[in-house]
Amino acid sequence: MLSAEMAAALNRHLNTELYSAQLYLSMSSYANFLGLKGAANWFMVQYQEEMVHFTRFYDYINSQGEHVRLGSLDAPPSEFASLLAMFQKTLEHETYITKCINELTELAVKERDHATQIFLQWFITEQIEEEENDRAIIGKLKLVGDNGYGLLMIDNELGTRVFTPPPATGQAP
Ligand code: OFO
Repeated sequence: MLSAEMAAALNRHLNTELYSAQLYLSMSSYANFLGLKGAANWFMVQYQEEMVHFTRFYDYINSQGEHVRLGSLDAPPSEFASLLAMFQKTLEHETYITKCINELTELAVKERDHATQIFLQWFITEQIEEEENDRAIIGKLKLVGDNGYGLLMIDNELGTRVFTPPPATGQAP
């Protein structure tokens, strides 16, 4: 059972995960528009991962005898200055998501809501990986700068990313 405050906080974050999905869908389309098929694939996989995050919150809220409250979302940006700018925006957004997850966890600790603390643990680990991946890609993009060949090499690498559905909520990672 969730407190009213925790239910509201989880619902707010569920909507933020949906925004994350839209942001990466928009980036995927723009990368495709630039002819960067590998980056388009990378962001499409990211979109799929965000929908998993959204669904985890959806399932958890329902499992606690609550129901979700979907809100209206701001439109994500639809144009970006460069591939580097897209990944910088991605890292900035993921850093924000990490902060949100930390705040949710702090609320769960304050309320002694152990079930929600356990639920959020998966996201704490996930955010470490997300930020680390983004930093690695930003590093490579800065290294190649305007070199077209280098950019194509990175785009090819981004094209190898495959969506792997994570285990369902409640299963070991
Ligand atoms: Fe990108 O981790 Fe969810 O939002």
